[in-house]
Amino acid sequence: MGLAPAAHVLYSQMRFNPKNPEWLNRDRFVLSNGHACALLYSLLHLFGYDFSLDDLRNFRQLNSKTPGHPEFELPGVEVTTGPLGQGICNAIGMAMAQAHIAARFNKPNFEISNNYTYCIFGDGCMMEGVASEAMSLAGHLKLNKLIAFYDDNHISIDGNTNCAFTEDVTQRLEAYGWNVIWVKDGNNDIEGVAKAIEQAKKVTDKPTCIRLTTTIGYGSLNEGTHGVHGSPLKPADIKQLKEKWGFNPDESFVVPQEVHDLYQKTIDSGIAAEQEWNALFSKYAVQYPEEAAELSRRISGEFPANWTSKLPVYTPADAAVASRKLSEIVIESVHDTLPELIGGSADLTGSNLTRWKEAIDFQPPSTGLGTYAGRYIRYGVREHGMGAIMNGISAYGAFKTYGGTFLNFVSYASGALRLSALSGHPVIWVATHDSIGLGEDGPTHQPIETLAHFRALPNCMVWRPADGNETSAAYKQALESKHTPSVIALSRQNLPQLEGSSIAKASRGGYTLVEKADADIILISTGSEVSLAVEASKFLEETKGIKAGVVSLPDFHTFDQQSHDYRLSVLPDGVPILSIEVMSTSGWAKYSHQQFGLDRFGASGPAPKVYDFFEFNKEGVASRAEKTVAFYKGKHVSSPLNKAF
Ligand SMILES: Cc1ncc(C[n+]2csc(CCOP(=O)(O)OP(=O)(O)O)c2C)c(N)n1
Ligand SMILES: *[C@@H]1O[C@H](CO)[C@@H](O)[C@H](O)[C@H]1NC(C)=O
Ligand SMILES: *[C@@H]1O[C@H](CO)[C@@H](O)[C@H](O)[C@H]1NC(C)=O
Ligand SMILES: CC(=O)N[C@H]1CO[C@H](CO)[C@@H](O)[C@@H]1O
Ligand SMILES: CC(=O)N[C@H]1CO[C@H](CO)[C@@H](O)[C@@H]1O
Ligand SMILES: [Mg+2]
Repeated sequence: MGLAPAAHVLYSQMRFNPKNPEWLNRDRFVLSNGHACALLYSLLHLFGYDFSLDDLRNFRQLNSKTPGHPEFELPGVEVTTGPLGQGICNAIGMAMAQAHIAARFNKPNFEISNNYTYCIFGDGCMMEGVASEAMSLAGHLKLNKLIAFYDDNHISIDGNTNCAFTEDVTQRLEAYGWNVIWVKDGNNDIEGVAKAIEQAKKVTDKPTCIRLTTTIGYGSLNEGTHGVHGSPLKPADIKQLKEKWGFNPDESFVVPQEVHDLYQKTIDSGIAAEQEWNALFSKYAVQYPEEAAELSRRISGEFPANWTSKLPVYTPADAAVASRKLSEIVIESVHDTLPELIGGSADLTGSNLTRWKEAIDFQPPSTGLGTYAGRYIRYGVREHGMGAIMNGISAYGAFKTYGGTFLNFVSYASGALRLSALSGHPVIWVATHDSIGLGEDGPTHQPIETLAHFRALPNCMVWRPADGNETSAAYKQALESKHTPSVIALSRQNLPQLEGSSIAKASRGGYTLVEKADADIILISTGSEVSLAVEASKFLEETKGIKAGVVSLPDFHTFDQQSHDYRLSVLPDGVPILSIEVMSTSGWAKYSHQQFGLDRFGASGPAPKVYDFFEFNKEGVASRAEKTVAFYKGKHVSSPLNKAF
């Protein structure tokens, strides 16, 4: 209720078409304090989106269109919000996406993209570190079409913010390079809010934050206390509140006609704005057919036909190459064909190899470091901010986005990655230095639990390719994905090209790499340990007469989606299966009877020595394989895939 006046002013001047919520050049709005979603749902109802009064009545009920926090799939909801701090970062990603589209496609007399990204956030968002990461970057990037409102109400769940949050937010944001306008009576000063928005639009080199000092639950008997943060008002309170604002206290869920009439003006002008834009775009298409075709294709989300011919393939005779380098070769090879690809790194460009040679940096032109048409983003050391910004870029539409860092530090961004999976943003993490194989940097940098963690996320692909063909497969699946994010775990050390890998086979998530008739055991593995499994298989046959087949399982999620028959052909009944991965064994029981992994932290030293220390060498694998074969000898062995349901 404290935000209702500002929200009224904001939405009244926004441009959007509620009948076509996907229109590219709409103004976008993100409610970063997602717990205040009753406000958003009310706005969406009043401004003509597909939200009925019944939808509002069903607030927070099972399968309603008005869930406990705003969800991406709902009409007029730009991103899922609720975990505090994320929404403002998403809005920053959208403003970056808009700046890029404008720089790439606008032409003299053709302002194809010129619209605004708005956001409301609260004390909670401001306290979260992820917001600091992204807001600092937004200031550096001078995103002048971003206008955010700070709900400065001095209340969070623990009560008055004076118990934990006493910084000067204005000074902090100014130090980040933001323009800050303070509306001291956000409860009533409608004109002040309108003027602040006008002023914000005149600033050409900074994002703006409109600081609104408000009273939480304004008008309620409990206004200004945390008592109104989450609990419904008592009937007597609602009665006095309605009387105070001139409504009939005996009526509920009633919108006076004059309110509809007022907001209809905004709806009508939004519809007209879209029609004008469509006309503009038709003329643009005549004068700039290539650009128009590219933009239309990108909005549709379809890739150019035959783009996969750009994916590199290798032969077993090709040299051993680190998969982070193989990843760079893919990016270098596809970036021209896929202009929607926009990527970056959290300050590990040189190690991560995420930048193609001719890439232009995404930077404000005034820095002399790049342009907004640039497609390489310098995120700085801000993994979590990068993840949340990527979600915003993805939600904007017309982009495919990736970000690079060490696999271990993707965990810093797990709050954002979880939302990628939950809301279906198909962003890509280029996660290098994927194991103890990174060597000297030691246990602080060596991922152990990371893959198990991300594999446990619903709707998340976690690729760990074993060679060049598998790296191309991982990129193929990740880039073509429409609703599933990917983590691509890549090695620092060189990996040989495996006889028998292919893009098609690896694209199934798992496949038989070394087929053995009447196998005594199957070794199942990922990434850098697949070549080790192949080596161990040869060693076992030569020294022990044990026949070991080898399965490569580059992505659990994709493999799980294959038919039962296919999966059973890879992991059949009757053969014990041993998994080999230099990581936590958690999760591997789904595909194997016995696990060889690393359920402790790693060690600092040269990579080959660290591998030997943990016995990840052909002898270490072979001795465990032998024990597994002996243990299962004469026992009935059922495939781990066979379950009651
Ligand atoms: C990351 C995260 N941590 C904790 C919460 C739980 N939570 C929901 S609202 C809230 C307080 C937010 O305070 P503020 O943003 O000032 O909102 P107000 O009470 O003013 O509406 C908290 C801690 C959350 N939603 N997200
Ligand atoms: C696809 O691209 C490859 C390599 O660029 C080319 O050789 C082939 O003819 C193309 N195929 C089609 C159907 O366009
Ligand atoms: C990679 O895939 C291609 C095409 O499927 C295949 O010809 C080649 O032999 C594969 N390379 C290896 C190393 O298996
Ligand atoms: C092209 C277009 O429709 N631009 C609109 C962007 O939004 C502003 C208001 O926020 C409108 O005035 C423009 O017409
Ligand atoms: C192969 C490569 O580019 N290696 C570089 C990785 O990044 C470090 C700095 O972080 C450089 O020293 C390496 O040369
Ligand atoms: Mg607050």
